[in-house]
Amino acid sequence: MSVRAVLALGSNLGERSDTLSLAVADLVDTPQVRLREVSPVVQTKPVGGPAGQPDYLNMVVEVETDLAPLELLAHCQAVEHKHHRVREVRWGPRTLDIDIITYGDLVMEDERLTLPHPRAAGRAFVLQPWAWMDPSATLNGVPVGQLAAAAADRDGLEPFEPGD
Ligand code: PH2
Ligand code: MG
Ligand code: MG
Repeated sequence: MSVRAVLALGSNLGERSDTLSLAVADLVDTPQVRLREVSPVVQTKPVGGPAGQPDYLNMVVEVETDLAPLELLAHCQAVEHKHHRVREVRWGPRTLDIDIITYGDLVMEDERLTLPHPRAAGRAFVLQPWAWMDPSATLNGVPVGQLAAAAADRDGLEPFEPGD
């Protein structure tokens, strides 16, 4: 049985744009994870974490997967690891962060993984690229474009053009 999952990617250290492209390629470099949709890349102001950290590039993708939720999490963490992600300060700067936002309609609470992602509904850096990728998407029954418009970090977001 395959399921559609939405993954959010973020990078605010190193060659951010290249890292995101390579990470998407790595995520789908297995027959068990297939790329369905890719959002535009946005540049965003850091939300939370230590002051003075660099701006992020963020994007979301939709994949179709045969992996179970915790298998998909382990797969995402392996890709983070490959891109030299080290676990440091919570919400601190990182070369690559990959979060599972939704896994079909699954609702789960586990110490390793909460679905849908517990903070996604308030984060324009996830919601806005998602709404551009899939204007019909909803989260907890609400259109993601509507959630994006109401998110506090809405004004810190701009489209990213490669070469910027
Ligand atoms: N990720 C966080 C915390 N803050 N801010 C932006 N703009 N983009 C992110 O991806 C991000 C963040 C925790 O993962
Ligand atoms: Mg995150
Ligand atoms: Mg994460």
